[in-house]
Amino acid sequence: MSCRFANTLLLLAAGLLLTTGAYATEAEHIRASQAWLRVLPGDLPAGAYVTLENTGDQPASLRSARSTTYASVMLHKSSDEGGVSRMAMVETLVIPAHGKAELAPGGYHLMLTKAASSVKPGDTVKVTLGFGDGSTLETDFVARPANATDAGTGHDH
Ligand SMILES: [Cu+2]
Repeated sequence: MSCRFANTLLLLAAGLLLTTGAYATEAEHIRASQAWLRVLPGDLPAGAYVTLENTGDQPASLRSARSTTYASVMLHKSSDEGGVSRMAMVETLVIPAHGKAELAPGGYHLMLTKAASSVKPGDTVKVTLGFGDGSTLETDFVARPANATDAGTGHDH
């Protein structure tokens, strides 16, 4: 009887391990790098950029972002149509399985507005990225000056 009980426990434990493996969250598979934001004077919105790499076997999707430093964070996409720069709201940015998605100037970006305190170049801003399954990833974005065009680490080109 007790032997059977132990077997049941073992099976249960094995089942739990399998379940955990199959249902790891999207955020657990995402690696964020080159995270930075561009600080503009006054109350102008700051654009934030990051490279998201998905190490998982399933696609992941960036759905939301929030920050304690900025009251509002939106996912946007810039495009250039006949020399006119436009910006549109984006609901979802898919990060393909074993692929990556780049938020970069001129394309996808996070738009941060309503700063709670003034952000200066060199500061670190924490942004929590939210994914399709509800999982989240907290990422440090380094603030860079208005004329910056990348994260400033200089070795990734
Ligand atoms: Cu924008």
